[in-house]
Amino acid sequence: MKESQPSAIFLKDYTVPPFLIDKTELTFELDEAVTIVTSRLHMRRNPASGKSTCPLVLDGGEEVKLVGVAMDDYPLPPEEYRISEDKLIITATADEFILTCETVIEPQNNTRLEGLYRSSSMFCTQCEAEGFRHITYYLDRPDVMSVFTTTIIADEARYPVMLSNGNEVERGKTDEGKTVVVWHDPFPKPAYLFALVAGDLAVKNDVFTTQSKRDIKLQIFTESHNIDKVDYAMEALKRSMRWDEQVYGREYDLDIFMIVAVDDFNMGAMENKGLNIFNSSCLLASPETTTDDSYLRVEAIVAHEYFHNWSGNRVTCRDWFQLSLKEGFTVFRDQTFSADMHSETVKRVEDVSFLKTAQFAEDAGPMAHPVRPASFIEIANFYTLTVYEKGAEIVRMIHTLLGAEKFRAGSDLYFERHDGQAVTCDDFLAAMEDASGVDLAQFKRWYSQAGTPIVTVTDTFDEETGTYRLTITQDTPPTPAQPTKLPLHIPVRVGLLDKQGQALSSELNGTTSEEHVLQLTDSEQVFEFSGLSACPVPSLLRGFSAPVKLRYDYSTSDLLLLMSADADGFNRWSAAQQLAVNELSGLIKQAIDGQAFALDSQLVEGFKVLLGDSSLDPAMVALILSLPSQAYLSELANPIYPAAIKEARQYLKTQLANALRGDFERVYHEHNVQGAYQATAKDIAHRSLKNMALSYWVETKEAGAQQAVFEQFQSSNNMTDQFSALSIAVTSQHDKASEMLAAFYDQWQTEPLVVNKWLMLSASQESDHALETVKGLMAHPAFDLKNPNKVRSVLGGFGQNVAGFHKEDGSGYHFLADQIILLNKRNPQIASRLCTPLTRWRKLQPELSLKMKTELERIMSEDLSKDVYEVISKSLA
Ligand code: 0A1
Ligand code: ZN
Repeated sequence: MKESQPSAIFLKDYTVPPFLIDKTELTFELDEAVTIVTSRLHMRRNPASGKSTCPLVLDGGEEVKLVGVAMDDYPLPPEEYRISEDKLIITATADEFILTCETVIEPQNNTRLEGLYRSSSMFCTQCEAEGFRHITYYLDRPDVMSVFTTTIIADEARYPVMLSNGNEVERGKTDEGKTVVVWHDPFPKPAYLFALVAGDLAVKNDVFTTQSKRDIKLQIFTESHNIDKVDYAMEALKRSMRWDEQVYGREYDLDIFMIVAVDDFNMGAMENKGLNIFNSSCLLASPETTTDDSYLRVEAIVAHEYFHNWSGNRVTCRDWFQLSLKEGFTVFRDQTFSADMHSETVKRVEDVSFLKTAQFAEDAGPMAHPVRPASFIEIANFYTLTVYEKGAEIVRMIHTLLGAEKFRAGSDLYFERHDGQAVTCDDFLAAMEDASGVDLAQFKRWYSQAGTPIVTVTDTFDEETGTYRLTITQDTPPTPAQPTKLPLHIPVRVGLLDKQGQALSSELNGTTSEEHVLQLTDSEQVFEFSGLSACPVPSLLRGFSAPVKLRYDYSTSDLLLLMSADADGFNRWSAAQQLAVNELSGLIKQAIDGQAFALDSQLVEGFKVLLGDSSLDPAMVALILSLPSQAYLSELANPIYPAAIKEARQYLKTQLANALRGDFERVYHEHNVQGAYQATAKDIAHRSLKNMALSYWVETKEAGAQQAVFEQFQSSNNMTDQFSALSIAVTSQHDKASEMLAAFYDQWQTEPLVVNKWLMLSASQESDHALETVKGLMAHPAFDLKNPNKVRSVLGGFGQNVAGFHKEDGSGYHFLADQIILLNKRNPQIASRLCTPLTRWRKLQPELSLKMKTELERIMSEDLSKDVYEVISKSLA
């Protein structure tokens, strides 16, 4: 352990920057040995800060070597500046001056992948959130916005492509014959949006004509062997550009928009102005190597990064506490885009299912924080599901409360009012309020209060008056540093059904409709619906109108009714999930108590109807058939018995498979898509139902099903079907599973993204010797500890491996802790993310909980990076 531990910084301590940087001129002399960075910063004191004498403090990193510093071109003598804890402090400055710094860095030794680093044979950058300070000394904070001019000098033979933000304005040669390229970005931006790429890259060109008839040059760069896999991303980009014009009135501003794919990247992608940089796993796609899920992910992330050009770049964050200002809004935008491109209900089910599994778990754990955190030790730890996904739910609720038209007016006002500024979540809300006249004062608590509210509903029906009363309470459990909570403003979308499943019209507060949005603002409220002749079945929280845990005592028959007849597609899925959760909870209890499983599943009839109804969207049928995941059931459980959950799921799946064997076999054959692969909603839907049916059918252990899995694996023309067959073989412990895994690696060993899928699946294969398998994978030539995708594949896969990760002797936890310690200094961001499964230790069954805690303590005794320190110390607190 270190002598002094890292300390937190607080939102309440925010002050405006004492200095501004109007212009930033950067020169990079790129070289494999050392890279020289020269900066000329046109600075002045910030009149808004009211400080006329304070020293100038610039952010840096320990690996940045300062060669020289000059003020208005006069070298500064050593007594006028000093370096202290990564900061460059200049004692006295004029009110306006040009600061020149020459620094040296070694991108080839940068394993953190923050700042300037090398990936394969190229140079690339990642500056969000605080990566720029690893390149040179700077005021590395988002409210310092500057106009950047970037000069890149490199050997043309090795780096024919040299890119930065904005437009290329000059190209020439140095006396030594190196190539010089100058880029200028006219839009002021914070340093976190800076980017630079240099390499021997292939390019795909295209053009997009904007609504005002400007031609934008579009370019996607990859290493040459991947350039045949960017067509889908390019089309997705053009769809995103058109959609942002049509739905938000936002047109692209520069004349050129570039995307570069890199193999080594900590996150999914980055929205650098005019030069997005992508993890290649989020950009490249081809039918043979990419699954449907990945296709949809590519489309969503291309859209997300593009949408940031307005929600993030033109209007950015004042400080990192406001991160959800850009991320919550942009996730909401990309979710709506994907819904418009495919199916709204399917997209909503997928997003909510993810939120309820992963974000709810975060909200219930030691790292729980508000969407706008009040403090942090390391900001990289706050790129969380809470900031992104719950943040998007907040924006969605605003959309629900205002209605589409007023929401658009609010968005227009926000962009107009704050264009070119770095602002706060309050500014966003104020624009929404001002444009709509809707009071969001109480609603604002969603930004500052952590935890998932529990909304409990009870009902009564008065036969005489035909009045149906819903009593709704809300309660948010305590979270770290927030022991008590205030009531939130929660929109609850509700419909009522009769016992035959017909939608009922009712009157609420003078409005008659088949659907109402209840405004829950108190800790307890009663809502009265009149004009009903019999007690209805309520369809509550339609479309998941708020990110809450809903409690209502539905009978099995009510759930079956909603599942088959509700007008809201989302709630049909939700009812099926609830039914399955109810049955699984009983089974889990039987497993914990050591009883033999006994269940007569009520899902059989409901599933049979679904499987026989060809009028339904096959994608929705597949979603309804998918049993609640191990992770979701773990989120619901307290304490969590991982093995009991696994056995219960397996039992229910087998029971359903045996009861409906003929249906699954028939549906499997009916949905076999013929012809060339297409990533369309329709074809994706058929493939998803087909593969869902196969996953059940194979559980019957019938020879025909086993054969179907093997044949599909061997003869598919696309990765979705091939990989589904392989996954089904692995999870169902198919006789040929190991043979198929080996064959798959042989077939795809030259395609790293496919190899990653193989690593993940291999690591998740349940067995008593899972840990040995995982150790073998990490020693395999296909593995590379420096590549975040590979680390995530193996350790992420292992984390889902109940038998391996949760082994009673604690060896799985010990192994993960070893990897965290190994990566702690090399790549703190990745190391910190690997800690997530260990943060759940308090909820685990007692014996396992103790074993996990021991590993957390072992990690804690190391000399930790800020990133890992924050997660581990908060988990043990
Ligand atoms: N802003 C990017 C993702 C991103 C987030 C954090 C990073 O480092 C801590 C890097 C990139 C996005 O939302 O796509
Ligand atoms: Zn984003």
